[in-house]
Amino acid sequence: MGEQGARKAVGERRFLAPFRGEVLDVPPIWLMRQAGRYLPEYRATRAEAGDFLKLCYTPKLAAEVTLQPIRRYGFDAAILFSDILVVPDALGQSVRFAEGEGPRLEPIRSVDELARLSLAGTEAKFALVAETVARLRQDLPQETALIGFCGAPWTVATYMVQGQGSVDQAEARLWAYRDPKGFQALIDVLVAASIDYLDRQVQAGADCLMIFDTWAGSLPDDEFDRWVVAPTRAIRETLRERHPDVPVIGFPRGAGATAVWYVSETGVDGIGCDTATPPFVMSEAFEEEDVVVQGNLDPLLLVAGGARLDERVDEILDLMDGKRFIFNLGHGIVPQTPPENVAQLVARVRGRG
Ligand code: 1CP
Repeated sequence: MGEQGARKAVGERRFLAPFRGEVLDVPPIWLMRQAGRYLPEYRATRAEAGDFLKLCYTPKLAAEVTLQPIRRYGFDAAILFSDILVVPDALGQSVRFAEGEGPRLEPIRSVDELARLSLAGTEAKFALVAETVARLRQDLPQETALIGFCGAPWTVATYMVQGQGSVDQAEARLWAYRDPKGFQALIDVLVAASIDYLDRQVQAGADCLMIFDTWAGSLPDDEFDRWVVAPTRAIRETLRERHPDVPVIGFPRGAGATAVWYVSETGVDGIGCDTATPPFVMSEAFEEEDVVVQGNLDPLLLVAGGARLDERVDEILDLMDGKRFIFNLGHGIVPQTPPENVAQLVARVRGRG
């Protein structure tokens, strides 16, 4: 395909239309964690790979699991299959995914321990992820957008410092309070690595980027500004210089009404709203901002299914009617989700045409 043909095809990706200022009758739809354990074909590929990180670093297999939900449901966007913890792993902190237990990392809790990380060492692993992106751009239908992503520095740091997932992110918060200068050094490494990681994904063919800040809601005002807003702004600004046309969606989960401040201060082009975001915030609070709103169906409603699922989908569509909106969940699909409920959801959203 000639360059003009390729550009035309990009223009037809309806997922990108809201970022160009268009309001669609039927919003684009994709779902966080749309590739994953609720799909039998994912479980088969996952078993073939054996290790979770091996799945992330094997372009053929990572591309395959990215494509699986597109084949089933024809979502408007695919999201690169990888994980936010690929960045600490590539930096040299050992990361492993224990079966049924979630991630385990050798914790980093002081400036001295930052010596274990190396920005220069990320090259080989980031190149494998970029190869997955390039493969996907070849294999995806032309009309399907491809979303690249990383974890936000704050959220990635919570895992690096704690050594695993936690309910309160206590170790990272304590380090940030006791030694903000030292903690800043960790955040600075993550900002640099994230910029490089996202830049490579765009160069390999990603149409849009998303920054997952799953634990943004665990920080109060000034800390939120310093550890959530400032690093995200730094990433956003550098990427805008390098790739002015590639939109970035922020997902400051748990930020509540502060998400409006987050949008204006970081300059993100899209805002992912979590399940608890009140309807008036979704439909009105961002009106002064030049931003596309994405969200926010409860993932457990997708497990429950039935008439309540349809009702809630209609409520969200009515609420966001006439706005630049992307339909999504308020957090990732959970493993016990019946795949047929996802089909029901997609049909309900598209039935509005
Ligand atoms: O065994 C398995 O198959 C592991 C399950 C799994 C999957 C499917 C993990 C481990 N990561 C992923 C993929 C993943 N993770 C994607 C792929 C694309 C898609 O959405 O389809 C993405 C975007 C992520 C992002 C991610 N990983 C986040 C941010 C978003 C969110 O869900 O809040 C976080 C916090 C992680 C860390 C992580 N990776 C995996 C698990 C179980 C966790 C959470 C650990 C914890 O907090 O306890």
